[in-house]
Amino acid sequence: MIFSKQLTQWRDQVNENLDLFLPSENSHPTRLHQAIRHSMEAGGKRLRPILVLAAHQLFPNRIDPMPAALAVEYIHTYSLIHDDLPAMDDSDLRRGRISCHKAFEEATAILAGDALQPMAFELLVKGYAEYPELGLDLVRILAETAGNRHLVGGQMQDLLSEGKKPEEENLKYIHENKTAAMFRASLQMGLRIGNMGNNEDKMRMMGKAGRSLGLAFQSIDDLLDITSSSEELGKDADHDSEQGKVTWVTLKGEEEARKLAAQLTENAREELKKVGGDLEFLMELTSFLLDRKS
Ligand code: GRG
Repeated sequence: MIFSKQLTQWRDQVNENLDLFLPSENSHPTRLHQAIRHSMEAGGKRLRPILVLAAHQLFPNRIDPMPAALAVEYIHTYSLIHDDLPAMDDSDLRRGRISCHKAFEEATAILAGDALQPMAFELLVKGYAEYPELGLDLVRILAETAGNRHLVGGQMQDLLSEGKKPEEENLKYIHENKTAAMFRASLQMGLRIGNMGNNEDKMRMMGKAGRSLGLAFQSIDDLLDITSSSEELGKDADHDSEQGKVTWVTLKGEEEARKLAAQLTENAREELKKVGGDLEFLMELTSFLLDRKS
């Protein structure tokens, strides 16, 4: 299937399944469920769930990767809801919509993010109940990634670094953990579900590819933050510089940030080749992400 058709098809399938699995807005407690759906249904590229589906397709089998894809999107969406809070990035716009705490209020947004985290693990436990060893591995990968050492740890370091002297090592730590860790987990979870999931060398190499791709994605994100409008991005543009945040662009300049993204994308492609399997979609995705405009 051609790349753009497959991308749209997977995005649609993810959206349909999110709608199916998320509690309805009319179910109790309605305000919480409305807030969750407000942020989830606002759109979003669904990139991380697509990485799960694409990685599963490298060595496909009959096990459904969708519960894992949704679980990853639950964690990602929680992180965006909390990231937008006044105590964090204080953003008014997310995924083209008014952010969760502005549409509801802070307490509800905190609770919506809180609820999405155990809901993600519930999806994994129930979705892979027939394959307990696999289910446990998926829970481990996602829990480690979402926890103190990666997603939350990266966010902590990001907050501590605001307004401080830019340092490359520190910036790398933040991006590796805040952004790249979720790319790595998505690709590894998809691979783990598929036919080669017990191959440690492939899992390790997939981790490297996810790291490279995630860092490239962040470098492009930093560039888009200064070159695109809020309408184009669907989130507050120029937000990082306004907050005195260090980014690849503030540290190295636009040209270097672009070069870095291209080099990291090339690294990801080489690492993916070492994983093997039916790589057509993932290879095209790496170029698509490098050239993205939003
Ligand atoms: C623990 C209180 C508490 C908060 C956690 C971990 C965290 C808050 C925030 C990190 C979230 C974040 C903004 C990470 C940066 C990665 C990034 C560029 C996210 C945007 O990803 P896209 O562009 O978003 O794929 P869409 O909306 O398309 O899904």
